Amino acid sequence: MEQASLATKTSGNVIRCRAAVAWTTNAPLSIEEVEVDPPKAGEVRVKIIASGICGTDNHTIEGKMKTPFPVILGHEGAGVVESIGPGVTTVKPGDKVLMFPLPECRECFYCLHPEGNFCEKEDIISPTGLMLDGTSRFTCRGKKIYNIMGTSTFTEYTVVHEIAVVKIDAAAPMDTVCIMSCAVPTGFGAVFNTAQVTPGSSCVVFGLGGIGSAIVMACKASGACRIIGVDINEEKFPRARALGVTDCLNPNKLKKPVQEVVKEMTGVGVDFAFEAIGLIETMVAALKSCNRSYGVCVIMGVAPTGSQLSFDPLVLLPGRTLKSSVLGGYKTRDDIPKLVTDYVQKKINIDPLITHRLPFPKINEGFRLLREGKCIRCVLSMRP
Ligand code: CXF
Ligand code: ZN
Repeated sequence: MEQASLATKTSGNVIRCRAAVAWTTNAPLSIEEVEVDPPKAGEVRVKIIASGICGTDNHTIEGKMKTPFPVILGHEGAGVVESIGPGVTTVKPGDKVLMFPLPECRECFYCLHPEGNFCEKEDIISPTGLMLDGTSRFTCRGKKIYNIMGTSTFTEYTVVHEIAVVKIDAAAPMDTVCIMSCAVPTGFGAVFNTAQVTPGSSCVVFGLGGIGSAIVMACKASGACRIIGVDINEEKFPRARALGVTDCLNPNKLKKPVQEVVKEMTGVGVDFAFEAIGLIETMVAALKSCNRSYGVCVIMGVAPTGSQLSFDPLVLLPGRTLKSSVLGGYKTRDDIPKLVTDYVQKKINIDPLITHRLPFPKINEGFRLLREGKCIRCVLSMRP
């Protein structure tokens, strides 16, 4: 009832609400009052309930991912539809939804191909920070504010394209399933879809944050018998072991390159290697950690804009495969609601990935926890 009356009160009007604005790089986010315009054709305005803080948000704050500023970050959100623009048919006010940093238009070449998910309507590779019509829905202090990957969840209300939002199971706990907008599909899909980890196999995971931890859980669920976790922050090791990591390595404490240690531990190198940090150095180390004949390396960390990945092609010649995936290769609107329902029905568990919860105004504390490696995922509650 409350949501229905809210939709009538606010639909068609500008909403003034709180949002965390990143005015420049390398500065704390500022909680501001912003104006959120009503949704235009094909758009949906969502009242955000909960949002996870992802490493990619931090990369953006640190200037490693080039995107226009000032910006409202956040791309891991769950909320309730407040109002819809003309022509929207797949969601309605009051629906519980997830929104994604990768849309699924269901019309482009990649959406129509059974193997593709990198929708041509994405705003990831050359970000404009704007809606598809080239305009913004946010203003603050009279200034235009950009969005991030068409999403922006560090706000009480946002506007997203219908093609980036999906209705989910009404029984889903929003403050948990919000991480199914990024960390969970990115990690699970890298393992189940991209690498296709096999029972009895050996794996190495570089980076034991949110995505790396989801990878560890999925490797374990796939029956991997050895899962080596690599991180320079040893505080992450106990949680990683609890999720399924069998051996922990801190590259800063090793006398030789980490890939050589992985090779010694496994004889020939692992079957599957995953990079979930976003550093060139760890991407190359992950590639060299997998066995040279049929090892598969999946990178999903986002490296700084403009950086170059380079290695001797002889590394690949014996047969290694280097792959990548975004959102784990899942078609976001088609596939992710089923993951949510699997969670609701207790077929999968994602609870251990959420180690911290904070009210939205404490967002900078959440980023501090992330930078210091104290959390796996910290989820912000927009509605106390
Ligand atoms: C990001 C970066 C690539 C596009 C989707 C979102 N992945 C994880 O944060
Ligand atoms: Zn993310």
